[in-house]
Amino acid sequence: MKIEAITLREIHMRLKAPFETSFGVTQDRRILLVEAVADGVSGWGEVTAMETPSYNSETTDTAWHIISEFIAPAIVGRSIDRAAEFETLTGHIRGHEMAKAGVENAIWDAEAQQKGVPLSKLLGGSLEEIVCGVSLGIRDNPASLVKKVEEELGHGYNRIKLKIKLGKDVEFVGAVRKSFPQATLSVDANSAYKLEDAMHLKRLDRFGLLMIEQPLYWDEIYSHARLQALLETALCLDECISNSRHAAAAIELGACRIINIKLGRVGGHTEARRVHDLCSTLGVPVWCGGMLETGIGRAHNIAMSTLPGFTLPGDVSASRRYWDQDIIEPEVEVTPRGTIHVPQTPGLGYKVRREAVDRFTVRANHWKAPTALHAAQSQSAPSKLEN
Ligand code: OSB
Ligand code: MG
Repeated sequence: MKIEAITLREIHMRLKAPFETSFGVTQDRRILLVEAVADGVSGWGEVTAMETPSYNSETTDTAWHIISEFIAPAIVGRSIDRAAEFETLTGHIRGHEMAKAGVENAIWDAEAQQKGVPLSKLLGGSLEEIVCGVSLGIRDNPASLVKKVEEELGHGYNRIKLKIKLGKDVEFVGAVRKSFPQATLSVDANSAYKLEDAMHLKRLDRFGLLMIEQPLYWDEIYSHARLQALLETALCLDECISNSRHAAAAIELGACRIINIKLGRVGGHTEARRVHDLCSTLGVPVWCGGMLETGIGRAHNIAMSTLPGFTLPGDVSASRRYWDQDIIEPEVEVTPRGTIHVPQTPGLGYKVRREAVDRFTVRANHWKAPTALHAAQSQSAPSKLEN
């Protein structure tokens, strides 16, 4: 596949409701979309960085910089046999997994379309229906959280994850557990606690949670091993797993019993599949995390979730929970039993609504490989146009 052109766009989209985590409130999203043209076929990817460096160290603007100055120039005009070889072109760029994932995943979509297969099948996935959960932001009071949980259980979602932080944890989770004794519940702290809070976190053991996600330091595994040894509830790591080597270390140390795989956090489908394969071999269940994505990122998450090790419900839910109008057609819909039917058409299996993307775009960059004739004349580097 020759990577002929890359278009990088920043779009602005407003979430239907603010989403509060231990690191802050998000509503106005600044999202980067990548369109990669390979052998005449256009594939799409989404950069899942947040606007601020509060989930991890990347932001919308660092990803713009890294893609514009380093990734696009390294790949435009180059040829690879398969999207899985993308990392041979970008391996010299350290970190910036979310920036890389946005570009790599666009090439995976293009490859699947060229081969006429759904992306899920190209990745080696087999499930045709995936099981969904929801992630609920921090609320003002336990009563309003209980009401929200009731609504989402009513929609059929199979696992409810509650965001927590100090002061908005035991009482909130207790209220939800009391109202829904049978529900599958988990919590996500996004690194809000310290190892010294272990005895406080132990108070969550009584609620029979499926897991406690990333309670401690965003960039550190070992403390989680110390904490896991003190708790009955399984820990799940999110922020501190950027690749399969981190996953191997975490599992060997006993720092978690479950891993959340996010395409952006690990740098794209190729590394995500490695984390999945390692966890499958070691018997560690995985599930697909979310980053408040548009339909493009959501479609990639759905394809990845069809791999056989994704045995726990993911944070992949309906477009309408987030957006008045998504940028794909059809939108992602969830069945009354809380599942998503995996599209069986080539590529992502959803059509990108270009008119909506254009309407939401605030800036764009374009790189195009020189044509053979032009290259012979000028030996120029890939051209770049900015508007
Ligand atoms: O930690 O899983 C997380 C959203 C933004 C940043 C981090 C996280 C989340 C979510 C939302 O939990 C998941 C979703 O519904 O997209
Ligand atoms: Mg998380």
